Amino acid sequence: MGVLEEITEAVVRGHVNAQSNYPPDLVGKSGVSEGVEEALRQQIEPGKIIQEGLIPGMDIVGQRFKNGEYFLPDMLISAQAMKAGMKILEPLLKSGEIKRPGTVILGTVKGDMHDIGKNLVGIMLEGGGFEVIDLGADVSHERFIAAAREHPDAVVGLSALLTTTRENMRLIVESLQANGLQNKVIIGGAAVDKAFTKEIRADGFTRNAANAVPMVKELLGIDA
Ligand code: B1M
Repeated sequence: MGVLEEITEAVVRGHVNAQSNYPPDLVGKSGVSEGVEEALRQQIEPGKIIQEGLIPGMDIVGQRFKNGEYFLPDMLISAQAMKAGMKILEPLLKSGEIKRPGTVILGTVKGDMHDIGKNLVGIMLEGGGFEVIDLGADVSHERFIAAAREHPDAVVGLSALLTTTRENMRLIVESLQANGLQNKVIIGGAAVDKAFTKEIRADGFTRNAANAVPMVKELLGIDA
């Protein structure tokens, strides 16, 4: 197995590094961090490590989650492993060595403090190579509009878990239009569904975090 396949496998198994005690059968063995360090030693480009090592791992995880073979904790553990790899590569990305496929402005709408699902979506999107501008929870429509103005090509991702706060999604979609901003909007969270998405004229809805990545890719016209 080459080092990139080893990285993929470590992401799928959620094995961060040799010191981590999960999964038990891999304790003491190389994880994502050591794999990424080794790949860099072998002069493999950071972009290639992400595209051919880390991301395929999260693709498999997303697929297994969809098929019901993996559950939320499995996905979170793999996402943490993925993040450990990204942390090593991040300084190289920031120096412009690789181009990210796109940007997503993410937040839970005003009045809503629920951020676990939103954070999971952010981790998955970062795992998919996207730049994520996480505005946090309880975010006003004005803050979303300001971020959208600053990043006109970004997809705006809105989360809401309360039936009372989901109305703020409508306000954000309307405000984007009123301000002449063309950003695509995806929504998610327990308070919303496809019918509501259509009603407020958002561009996409996903029931779970794993589907956010293919949805954003589709909206940006990136081959899945
Ligand atoms: Co509250 N809460 N909560 N809560 N809470 C719910 C949502 C509720 C359904 C519980 C219930 O009554 N059965 C209910 C809402 C009822 C309704 O409006 N229909 C409720 C309520 C009423 C409240 C309070 C009003 C309670 C009170 O104070 N009286 C209060 C409101 C506070 C506020 O926001 N202003 C409140 C507070 C809280 C806590 C602070 C205690 C805590 C939140 C902690 C935190 O997030 N930091 C909390 C929690 C934990 C929950 C439940 C139990 C779990 C939510 C969660 O994290 N799920 C929830 C009941 C439930 O959903 N079973 C409940 C796990 C998470 C991974 O799932 O967020 O759905 P979820 O995200 C999924 C998908 O929805 C999707 O991907 C994720 C992963 O697959 N997704 C997206 C989410 N966002 C997405 C965005 C996307 C795409 C996909 O694109 C951008």
